[in-house]
Amino acid sequence: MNKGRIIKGVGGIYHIASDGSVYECSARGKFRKAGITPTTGDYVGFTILDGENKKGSLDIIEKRKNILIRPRVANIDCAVMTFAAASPDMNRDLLDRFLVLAEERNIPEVIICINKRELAREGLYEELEGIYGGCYSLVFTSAEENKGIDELKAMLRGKVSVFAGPSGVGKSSIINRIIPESNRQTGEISRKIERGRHTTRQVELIETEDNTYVVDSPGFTSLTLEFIKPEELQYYFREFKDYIDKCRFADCAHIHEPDCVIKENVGKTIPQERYDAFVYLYNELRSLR
Ligand SMILES: Nc1nc2c(ncn2[C@@H]2O[C@H](COP(=O)(O)OP(=O)(O)OP(=O)(O)O)[C@@H](O)[C@H]2O)c(=O)[nH]1
Ligand SMILES: [Mg+2]
Ligand SMILES: [Zn+2]
Repeated sequence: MNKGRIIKGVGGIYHIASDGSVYECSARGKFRKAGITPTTGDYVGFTILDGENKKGSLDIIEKRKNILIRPRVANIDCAVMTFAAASPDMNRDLLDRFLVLAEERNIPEVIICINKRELAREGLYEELEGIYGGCYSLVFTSAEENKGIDELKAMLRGKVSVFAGPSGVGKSSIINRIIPESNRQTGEISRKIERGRHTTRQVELIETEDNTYVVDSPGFTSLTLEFIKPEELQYYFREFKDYIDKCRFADCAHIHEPDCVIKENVGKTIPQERYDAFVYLYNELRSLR
């Protein structure tokens, strides 16, 4: 049995990278019967059936450490939450939602990437560092001017990273800077082409250097978190980590209760904006129940 990793799936054929080669493998019927879908990013065991033409069969899928559904990709090391400094203006609510999702999905590392930095208003970096810098890495890039790209590249080394964020912020443009050969479609044309075919769009691990992959994804404009229970939301705010279970009431919601250690630290170690985002999302989740 050979070991490898699925880098993409096309019409039931899985491309498996192993020892510097890529094998095209079909999946065994047992996966379909068990309701298991081989997924880009999966670590697999496979048998080589035709070494010359690099064909084989996919036999085993190893346990996943995490999985994202949109784009569908497994075993992600890092999510790069990409926004533009302007055009489109930054949507902090969407960022806060995505940060919750990343925690809920068990994605170990999150980078907040602010692209189009040459368009940033005065003071934007400092503001964002103040809100998010305590728990997240931030990087400011310009795909247009090729700035900050090397710094981002260094942060991605040795990992599988998924670029996510609204449409038009420059995700594909950044990936083109990181690896010019990838030649991603960018701009309005790409969005017009993509719009009609979201379902067939394939998710692909793009190798940028040895042992380093990135995944591009189509932009999104909203993110509902209705599958999260209101009382679980607190675990998905990294800023709260040191204080959870230390409030007077074991079931403290951190909203109106007295002697709430979270509230006591707002404006100190917990930025006011992050606490406000928590309250807003908490109330939203409550109203959905
Ligand atoms: N001013 C400026 N424009 C940029 C920059 N990076 C990308 N753009 C432009 O922004 C537009 C959108 O870029 P894309 O890379 O297609 O954006 P995307 O995030 O991949 O968008 P979707 O694929 O729709 O989700 C294009 O016209 C790019 O040329 C930048 O750093 N500065
Ligand atoms: Mg794109
Ligand atoms: Zn509390």
